[in-house]
Amino acid sequence: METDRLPILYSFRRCPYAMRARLAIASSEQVCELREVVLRNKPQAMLKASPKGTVPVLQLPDGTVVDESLDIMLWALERHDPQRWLTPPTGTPAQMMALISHNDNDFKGHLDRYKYPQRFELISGIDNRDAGAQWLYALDDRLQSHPYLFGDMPCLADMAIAPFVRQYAHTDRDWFWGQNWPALIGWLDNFLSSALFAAIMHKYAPWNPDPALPRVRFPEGTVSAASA
Ligand SMILES: N[C@@H](CCC(=O)N[C@@H](CS)C(=O)NCC(=O)O)C(=O)O
Repeated sequence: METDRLPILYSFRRCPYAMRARLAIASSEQVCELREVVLRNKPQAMLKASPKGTVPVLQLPDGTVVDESLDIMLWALERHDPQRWLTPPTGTPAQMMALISHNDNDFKGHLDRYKYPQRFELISGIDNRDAGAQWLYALDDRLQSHPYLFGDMPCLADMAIAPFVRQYAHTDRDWFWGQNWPALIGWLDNFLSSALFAAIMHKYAPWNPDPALPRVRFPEGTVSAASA
């Protein structure tokens, strides 16, 4: 059947890392078989491909496994980059990577502690909310001179970072949308209302390895019977 030769993407709808991978796959017009994962019950096939057990995981038809979200973005965009996410209007790829690295290594730590203080034995996540906000104010400053992080067009950095800002914003929506960062709010609202975001947020039932069951093609989301 048609999906037999497609790359397989193990994904989880609400995971920001999986979102960024799906954004790049959709933008680059790659097609995958999407396997929605339940994190507390990860499929054996995924763990066999990538024993570290995080989503997203991309398994290529030749057996190659790409199991870091940023690497999946780069894999997709290096094949095809019609929206020029790898070549932003201003700044260099190295500057994009530095901003993404700050998101992944610093902001993400504050985000986790703000959202789940009990997991870190904290009484409250407010200090981390405020530490994360310092960086968001810096992003707001950048966004005051152009609508995206590196100019007039979205690029890899916007798409790699926005899912995490979304998660931070949704931790306390009233608080987030009440802050004085209008350019950041405009940027996030624009992302959340985009057709691309809608296209990557379809809901899929958890993957069931039974070969008789339909498989999901991403991004179209069309379901094809395994026997078709
Ligand atoms: N560095 C990895 C991080 C991925 C990650 O941590 N994903 C989370 C979900 S958002 C996960 O799979 N956690 C494992 C679990 O919850 O069991 C990447 O960029 O792909």
